[in-house]
Amino acid sequence: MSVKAVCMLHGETVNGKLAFEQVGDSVKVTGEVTGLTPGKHGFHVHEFGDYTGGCTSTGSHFNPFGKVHGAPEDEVRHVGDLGNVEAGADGKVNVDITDKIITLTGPNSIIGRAMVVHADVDDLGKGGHELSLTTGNAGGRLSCGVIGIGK
Ligand SMILES: [Cu+2]
Ligand SMILES: [Zn+2]
Repeated sequence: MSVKAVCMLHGETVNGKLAFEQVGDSVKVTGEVTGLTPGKHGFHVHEFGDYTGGCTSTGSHFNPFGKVHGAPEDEVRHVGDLGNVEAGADGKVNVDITDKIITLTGPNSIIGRAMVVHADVDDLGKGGHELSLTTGNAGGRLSCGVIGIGK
């Protein structure tokens, strides 16, 4: 039986719905985000499923192994580093990501944590900005939601 999770993204203008499914040693993330400016936007799992103060309360990138920020395909990355999603001219993203680092089971599961969509592009740790190795300098948090157990 596969493990599933869901996340509703809420923001002032940016909203979305995501589905997660553990398939073998990978997690498939699918869904839609709307209301973005065209182009790339940082897309991460943040450490806390806490919306008490809005998206700010979700903390930093989920990083149980104490690594630096990177690209999804990098050996050295935060567990939560899913890179960017890219919105079309209509401001929509059809999310279709398969990742081998995030998991829906075990102590480092992302269930109960939060997804965050950012205002700017995630430089994947390579931008040379002082924030590149912590946040990818991806700017403000436009939308977020808690990842819950799915059915
Ligand atoms: Cu983020
Ligand atoms: Zn990161």
